Amino acid sequence: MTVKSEVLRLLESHRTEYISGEKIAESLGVSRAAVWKAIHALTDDGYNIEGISRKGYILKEESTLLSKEAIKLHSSNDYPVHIYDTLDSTNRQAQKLAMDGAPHGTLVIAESQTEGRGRLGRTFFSPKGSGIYMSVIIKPTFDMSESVLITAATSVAVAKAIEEVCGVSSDIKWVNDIYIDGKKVCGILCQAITDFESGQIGNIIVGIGINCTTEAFPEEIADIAGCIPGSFSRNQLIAAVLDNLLSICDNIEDRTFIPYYRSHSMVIGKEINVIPRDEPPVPAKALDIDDNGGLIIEYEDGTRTVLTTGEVSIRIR
Ligand code: BT5
Repeated sequence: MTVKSEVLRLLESHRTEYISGEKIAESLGVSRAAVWKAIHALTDDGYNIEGISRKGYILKEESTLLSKEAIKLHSSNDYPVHIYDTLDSTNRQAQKLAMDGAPHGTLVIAESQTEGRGRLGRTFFSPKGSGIYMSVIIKPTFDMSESVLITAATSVAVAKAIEEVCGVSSDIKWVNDIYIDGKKVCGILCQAITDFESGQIGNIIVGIGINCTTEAFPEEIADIAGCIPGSFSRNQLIAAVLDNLLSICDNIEDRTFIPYYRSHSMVIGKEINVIPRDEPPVPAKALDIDDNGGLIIEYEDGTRTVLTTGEVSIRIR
């Protein structure tokens, strides 16, 4: 770790009290001049650090830049974290890193995306500095048939993290969206990378986009998109999402997250339209979520079926 990131880590862990330059220098075993230089470099990076003589330094409340140091401070995992200013898509970058051998749990984050991806070729609006655009590399130790559970598991990981960090309860719209007050605040895109030789899924890229403080959504999504209310640290929310996701994935076969998924579902019991790809919508009723995260539905003629993740979308009527 550089002196700069050590100083940032110390400031992050002293968010509520000033810490003197002398104390920082002492605890890092470096000179006061080195601390001063690091503080200046952090300020140049955009961190809002207040320095008061005889009191010391403090990272101001509104200092919300994404940082590895802050994420690691709040996370109980210590996997590699890559933060970029701009990427085309964090899923695409995570895919590249996975092919180069990046380990399970590797986290890729961008302050903005130029080609944020949704499902079925759709896009995800990812403006700078106001959202979370993250991808996690998962090396599945579970059976391939369990892979469909990953999207449901991620929805639970995100909804729980929002509850823990932001103090807000959210609703899960089957299969990959999180809503608050009727507005979509998060979308999830899981992509499997199959190993060419073994034919097995070697990596799953779990992509998560969360609107935190976005103010101006483009016209075409202005009616459906929203943000998480209140103020909170993006770094802390990222850490909570990562920790929840990795712990659910460790025991995914147990399906212990399914009751939470069911109890936070905003579709169970609702009249919906099932929208197959390139086909007209079909009216149905959403009955329940099964133990694989599939949506049990009943068409108007009384026939029942289970929708599994993938090529189908639904809309609540
Ligand atoms: C999703 O697809 O919602 C999955 C989005 C996943 C985005 C993350 S960001 C990090 C990672 N890297 C990527 O490249 N992607 C992942 P879908 O269910 O297909 O929904 C897409 C639709 O949501 C769009 O067609 C819009 O109607 C709407 N939408 C687009 N941007 C949005 C936003 N920021 N907030 C809410 N809704 C949005």
